[in-house]
Amino acid sequence: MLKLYHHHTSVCAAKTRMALAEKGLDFEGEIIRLRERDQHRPEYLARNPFGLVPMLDHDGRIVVESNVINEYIDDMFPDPPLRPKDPYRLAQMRIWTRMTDENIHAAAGVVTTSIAYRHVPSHGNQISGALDPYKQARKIASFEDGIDNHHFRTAMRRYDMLMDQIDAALSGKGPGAALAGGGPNWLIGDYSLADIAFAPYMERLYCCALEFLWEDRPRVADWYARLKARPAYKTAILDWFKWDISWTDLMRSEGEKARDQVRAMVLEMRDPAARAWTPAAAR
Ligand SMILES: N[C@@H](CCC(=O)N[C@@H](CS)C(=O)NCC(=O)O)C(=O)O
Repeated sequence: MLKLYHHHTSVCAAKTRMALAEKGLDFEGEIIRLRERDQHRPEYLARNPFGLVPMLDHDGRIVVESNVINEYIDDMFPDPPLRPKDPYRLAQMRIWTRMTDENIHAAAGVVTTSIAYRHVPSHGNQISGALDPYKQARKIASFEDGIDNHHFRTAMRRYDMLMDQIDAALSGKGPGAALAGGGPNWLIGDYSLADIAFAPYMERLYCCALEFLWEDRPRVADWYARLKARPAYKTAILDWFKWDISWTDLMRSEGEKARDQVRAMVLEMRDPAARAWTPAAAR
């Protein structure tokens, strides 16, 4: 039996639902009410010490971390495969999925909270209990100061860089040799967990009215359209928004209000001079 502890708007949970949907796997779902802090209850923490969703229970074995869960699902239910057999391509796939863990997920939290979720008091309740102190510090600054907090600039710069990295991967040349040889349709050539890992983050940017990020990058726009056209995208992401559309409505309406300012910020930071830094002692 597969049981997924998840939340309808969680990007990481969506990533795992998408892998399950690609495999055509049914699962029992339990919604963890993040704003009510179900994830911080002792009985949940006893199984997932990070206090996060998603969490998979497969016949009593607990697996956490969305990218790890997705690889586990692919191991246990190999058809259709979502990872390349070739070790080199697999390494490339993991460089992409690792990127989501390293900073793309953090950037999503900053962007969403700064633009939209800061307007919801119960989101403050969630942040107040966050177990990871780095995450909590970023979220507090985003909640308190919105798009004026310095993490927001960093997050938007990272997303703008990501668009270039994806564009280069789809061109086949890669942002560097380590990620070359992919494209033209998918990040590492064939569709894989790498593309799935980014699907919910692309959707999140779209929800926050930030699609200007790919308006001058047709390869990225086409890749996103291909992702969105997959039936699993609808099953795993879009259909779950219907649970409570107030969240997507909030992201879109607040995103539209912030869009011009955010676009100007992104364009400004494309200039290396705007990002230059000199240590105070050397100024
Ligand atoms: N690296 C983790 C991140 C999981 C994560 O941050 N989940 C969020 C939702 S997208 C969550 O559970 N947040 C609740 C909280 O921070 O209290 C993964 O990929 O599964």
